[in-house]
Amino acid sequence: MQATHFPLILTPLLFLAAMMGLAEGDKGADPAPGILFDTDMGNDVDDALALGLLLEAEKRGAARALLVVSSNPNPWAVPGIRAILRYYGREEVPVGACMAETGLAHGGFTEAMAGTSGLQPGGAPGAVALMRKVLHEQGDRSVRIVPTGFSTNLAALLASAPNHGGDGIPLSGRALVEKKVEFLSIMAGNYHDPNHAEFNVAQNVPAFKQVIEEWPTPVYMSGFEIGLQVHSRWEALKQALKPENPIRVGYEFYFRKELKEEKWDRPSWDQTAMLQAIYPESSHFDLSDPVRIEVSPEGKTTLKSDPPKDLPARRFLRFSAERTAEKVGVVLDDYYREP
Ligand SMILES: [Ca+2]
Repeated sequence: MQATHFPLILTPLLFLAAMMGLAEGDKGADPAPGILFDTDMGNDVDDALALGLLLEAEKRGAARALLVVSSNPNPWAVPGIRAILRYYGREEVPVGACMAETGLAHGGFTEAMAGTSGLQPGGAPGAVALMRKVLHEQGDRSVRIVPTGFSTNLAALLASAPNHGGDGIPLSGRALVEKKVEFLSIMAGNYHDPNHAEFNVAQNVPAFKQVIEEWPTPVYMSGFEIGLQVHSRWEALKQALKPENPIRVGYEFYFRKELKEEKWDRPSWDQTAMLQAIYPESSHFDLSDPVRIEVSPEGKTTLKSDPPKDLPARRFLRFSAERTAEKVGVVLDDYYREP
């Protein structure tokens, strides 16, 4: 009797358990990680490709573009960013402007990109105010910040006081970062050559120094030497992107009018930091042990083997025999697509 009734009793229980399991699975299915992209769009075209990478990863369900802010004070940076977002169908992503007159402020190719949709400068809220608002709205330790320009906005965010500009957010910038940010994946510095004052650091040394010495979450650092080894190739981009795609418009403008180089391939500095942020577990890169970074007044970055005891780890990306620049190049090529 028991033998015949046992399954009858068990079947609804198993069914219930299965349903609960499904519901649990649904609840447990984490949303794609939210990315806050902080770019100096306009100074080099790799920022545009990094934004394309983010938007393609978003389409694949691997990331969510929460916010894009500019660390380039040029007024064409924001409309250039907006042109890419619009072309990729993500016009609703908020964009914040750099409110400090710090760092190189080229705007040639961003103006060309903005021209693809007739966008004009002006009207954007400040980067720090928007970063605070967006961080406040997100879950704890859920936001990944990807800076591929100057540390201007990050330093100002850290230094922002509770109720900054009357925003009603009771936390200081530092407390907000500690609460809401999972990690920083930053393209800045050179962790191979201590005599090189890398561009992103050198354009605002005090801000980078403050960020690397105070930022209260783990930090991945993609140094100059990493992106240098991974080239975006014009032959492949030309195949992948339509002539009217603002990323391609910007790319062509940058090489034809600004760089005036014969060969239209370019190191992928900013894309490496973005790739690490979206897929930190995918082992595209080898990671160093935790280090301390010493920043010289000119912006040279020297590695020290005594990591700060009171801060989460700072690790730099490396290539190895298994994790090569060639493999990363193949991965990136696959992300340059039409929306
Ligand atoms: Ca950049």
